[in-house]
Amino acid sequence: MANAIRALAMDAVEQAKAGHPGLPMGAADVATVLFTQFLKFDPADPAWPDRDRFVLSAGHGSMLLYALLYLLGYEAMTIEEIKRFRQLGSLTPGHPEHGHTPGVETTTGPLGQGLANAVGMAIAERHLAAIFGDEIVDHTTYVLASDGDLMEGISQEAIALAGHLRLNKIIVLFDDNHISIDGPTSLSDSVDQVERFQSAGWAATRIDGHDPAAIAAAIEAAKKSDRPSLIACRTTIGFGAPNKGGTEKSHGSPLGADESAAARKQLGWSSPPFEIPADILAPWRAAGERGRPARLAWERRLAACDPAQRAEFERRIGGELPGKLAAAVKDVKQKLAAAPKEIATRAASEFALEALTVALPEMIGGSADLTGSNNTRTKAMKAMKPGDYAGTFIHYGVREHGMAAAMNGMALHGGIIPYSGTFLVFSDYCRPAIRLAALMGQRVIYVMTHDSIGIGEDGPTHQPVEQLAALRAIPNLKVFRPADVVETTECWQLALQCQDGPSILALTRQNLPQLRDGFDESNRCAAGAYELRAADDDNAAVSLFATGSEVAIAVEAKKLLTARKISARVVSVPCFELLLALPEGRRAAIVGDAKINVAVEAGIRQGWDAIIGSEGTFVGMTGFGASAPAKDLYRHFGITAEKVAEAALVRLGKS
Ligand SMILES: Cc1ncc(C[n+]2csc(CCOP(=O)(O)OP(=O)(O)O)c2C)c(N)n1
Repeated sequence: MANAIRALAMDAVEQAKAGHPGLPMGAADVATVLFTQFLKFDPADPAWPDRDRFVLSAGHGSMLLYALLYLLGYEAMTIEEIKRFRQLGSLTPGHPEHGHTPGVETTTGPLGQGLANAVGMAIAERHLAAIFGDEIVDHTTYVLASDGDLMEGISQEAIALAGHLRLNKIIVLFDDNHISIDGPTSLSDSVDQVERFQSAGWAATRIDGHDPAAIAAAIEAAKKSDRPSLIACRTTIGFGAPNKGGTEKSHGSPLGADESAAARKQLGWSSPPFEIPADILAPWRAAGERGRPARLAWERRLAACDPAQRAEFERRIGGELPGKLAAAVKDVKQKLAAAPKEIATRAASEFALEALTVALPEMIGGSADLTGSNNTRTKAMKAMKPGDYAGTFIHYGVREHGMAAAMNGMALHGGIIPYSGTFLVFSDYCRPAIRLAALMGQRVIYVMTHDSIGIGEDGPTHQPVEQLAALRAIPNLKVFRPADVVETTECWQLALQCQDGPSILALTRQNLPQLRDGFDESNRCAAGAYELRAADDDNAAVSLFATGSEVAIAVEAKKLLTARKISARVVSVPCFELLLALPEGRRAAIVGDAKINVAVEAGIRQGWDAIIGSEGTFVGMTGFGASAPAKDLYRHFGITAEKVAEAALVRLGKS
């Protein structure tokens, strides 16, 4: 049965003239034991909420997964799709893509990410089991990880977190083949992975990855462990290929006709390419049927649940927002209209979260060791602890990358809306995972505080300058930079409503005046930008655009211009992506047609031309910040109302 995986991998890579045969051939025995004896799944319902998760962290070995999906009888994965490996529009892209191919739990390829996603999935499973009970939620997360996965730094963050939380339902099968692209791993690595995992609180063992009995015994033991488990499976990369097997030559290119023929001979595989003999396909398909009774039994248990509990489970798993959200937002905005607040937007976020996390119990918050700074923990939230997973706040430790990837795993698992924080400048530490959340269209919310030179005395290492522009460059990511407490509430609502992509809330350390007074039920931020202060007449000479903390500066600049008898309007731009997605006419109406456009943002200009035009004037940063109190820095870098007004006056020839 394992040879069927090997043959399909060889054939598909050969036909595509590209791909990675080595891992599928080497890990075929491990995968065969796992999928035929242990993994709980049903190809008839790839999204069954209580299925075990299988994460192919080493995404380059995608043919392993595609071969399994075909052999096990996932309807969409036909032999034609296998033949179209790596071709445009096929279900068999170069690396597995979640949302594209049924049965693919997460998009992998960037090494280390899958393993860290799996930790998030395992957290989600334990949390939901604590809420809804083991009858409804009781599954295991399996990972197949390669040398490369374990060399990546993110793997350390992930295994440390899993070990600390004692996530005993994650089992990592390490394809321990001692080979990576450059050659033997000994070229660059001497880590003892078993000892490494043990030191992080894992159960870890070493086995022969070509011995089915040993593989089964190790998984059996891992399932009983009270800790997360690593099984280092010693394998031969390209197992069966007589000359290229065991070497990097089988890692990432077709074996070639001669070597494939020799491998077939060595493996005793006589079928033509893409043909699986009936007596081998039959037991594979039978293995695919194995999980059906378990799924049906689960459906019966769910049906027998208390109706309210069942409805809540289905709502959360379906990712539907509760009706209470709108009421919670309205309530917060009414309170702010009655008693305006001059607070930092990070504190505004906490104020909103106090209401939102009550209305949406599926929100799981956290911080990478900056809880008090990110304001992500509300008064009622309890921390998640080893063995006690009912809490809704996670102390991720100083592990931004692992945190962001774990959040992807929670979102992918379903039933949870993950949000968590760090400083905006460290969004760079999260970036590879943020990019994948955007690519996968997952609702993950990043609370990124201390969003400019407004952080002050910590200096240029901590002052984001290019991060807003860099984040706005990621497709399908919404970057929100609210200007006050009302906008912060509205941006939270929009981030929660964005079901098909991640959002970032860039928030200030410093206090900001509440610019939105009165009560307005509509979400003005939903258009991405709106006129916050209209011009004094119908004929604005100047449009002032700003985001976040600089909106208050623009409002002051307007007053200075008014004093000079210049008609100016202020447009707050909390989200570029939403504004730029509007139909041309609506966008043009918001941007306006004043003679002069001036934008102010305490970051670099990149990206602003799409709003203010290349002839627009930009007041912001052109280099790194400096260490000083925030007010001094704003003056030093010329980000003040006076400078903004002056810039407009210069353009009008009136300075
Ligand atoms: C973050 C990241 N860096 C680099 C690569 C390119 N790459 C793909 S596979 C691989 C290493 C291959 O070694 P291993 O993980 O042991 O896989 P095997 O050779 O066993 O298939 C590298 C460097 C990648 N996919 N992701």
